[in-house]
Amino acid sequence: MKTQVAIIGGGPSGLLLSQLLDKKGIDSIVLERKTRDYVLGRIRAGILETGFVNLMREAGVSDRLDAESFAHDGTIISNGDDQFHIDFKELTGTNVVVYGQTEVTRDLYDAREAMGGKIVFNVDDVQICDAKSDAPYVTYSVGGEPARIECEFVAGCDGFHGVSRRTIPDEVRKEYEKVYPFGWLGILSETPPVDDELIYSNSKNGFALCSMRNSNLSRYYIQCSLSDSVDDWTDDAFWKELKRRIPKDAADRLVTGPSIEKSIAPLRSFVTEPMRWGNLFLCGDAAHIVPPTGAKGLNTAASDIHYLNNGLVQYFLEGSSAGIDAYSEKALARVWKAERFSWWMTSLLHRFPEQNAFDLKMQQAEIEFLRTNRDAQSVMAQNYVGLPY
Ligand code: RFL
Ligand code: PHB
Repeated sequence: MKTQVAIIGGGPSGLLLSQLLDKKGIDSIVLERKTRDYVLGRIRAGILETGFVNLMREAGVSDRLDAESFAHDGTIISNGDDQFHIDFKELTGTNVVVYGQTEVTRDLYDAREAMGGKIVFNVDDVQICDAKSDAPYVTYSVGGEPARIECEFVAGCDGFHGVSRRTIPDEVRKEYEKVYPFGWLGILSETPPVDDELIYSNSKNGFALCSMRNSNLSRYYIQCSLSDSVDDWTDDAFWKELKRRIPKDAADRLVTGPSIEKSIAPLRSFVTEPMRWGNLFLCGDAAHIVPPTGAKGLNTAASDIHYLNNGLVQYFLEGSSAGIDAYSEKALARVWKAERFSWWMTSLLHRFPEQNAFDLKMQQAEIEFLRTNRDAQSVMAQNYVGLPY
């Protein structure tokens, strides 16, 4: 097979890129290791920046998003018995929307299907070859049969555990990493959300987050130990612990019910540089990971796709390589700011095992500054709604 852009990974990054390129008449093939149902079964991000929403509009896949997403003009920060509000709309003039990654991915799959997009599922043994040459190719197998795609560019959109990043030789690739000493235990339940807005909560028992997908679907998280497994947490134990960590008025009105999904995610900050090697470009989780506090993972993947799509469109339609040449530098400049914000929010709101009395006082002073200082709130709000592309 032959195409202009071979895309490794059929998650949101790969699908969005394929869809945007198709809109400009640029051909691509997406290779996905799993099935469509498997990809759609992963419950992940819930908050989209305006930049992401605009990209979905540009890709022609925003009908359901525009109709069904919920605008969030602010968020609640809770600290022990106190809580305060950060007003995104007032501080930045814009907001974020609640629309789950599952729905984003479903809309993208439907759009690719409707446009006759090529997606090969269940691929194994993907290898990216001759990425430094003008004629890269990708080999893989499907159902035991070997296959090969010749292309001009490869987009590595295959997530943190994919092959794309590892294709870049060790001596070229520089990795930066911080692993946090806790995870997030998350549940999804068919219950009304406890509040109209998200509640990010720092409590003496650890972090908690109250989030949602719609008026009868709630998503809650609690900070947990890395040694915990999902089986250690019955639904009752989860609800009990959540109630201990959120403001009393919220705990009193919390509607509980059986979980329909329960999972643990470890927390990590990670960046690889550069994001381009020859004609291979890394996008999204393949290049960087943030801890989920701040909801930046999917949104940062989207800004990568924006830069790469623009660069490829410039190359194929205008014959200029300026955009693809600037890709790594431009994407990384925004990535590092999202890394900083996610690290800051994680540090602000979690309890760390090694935290001593002084560290706790510093954390409390920082939260108090945020509670009382409009400039500090403005900085937080600008980062939360998303820095400009
Ligand atoms: P994805 O979504 O991981 O998709 C990559 C796709 O590539 C496929 N793949 C391969 N395909 C072919 N060949 C190979 N060798 C392959 N190896 C892998 C995979 O099957 C998959 O379909 O990366 P992408 O598209 O860059 O999207 C990024 C987002 O998914 C990610 O940033 C966010 O979901 C991060 N994230 C969260 N972000 C938030 O903003 N809020 C959250 O609440 C939130 N929760 C999460 C998360 C990420 C998690 N991970 C990665 C384990 C919870 C979890 C558990
Ligand atoms: C979610 O709804 O899954 C969610 C929302 C905000 C975050 C992380 C996850 O910061």
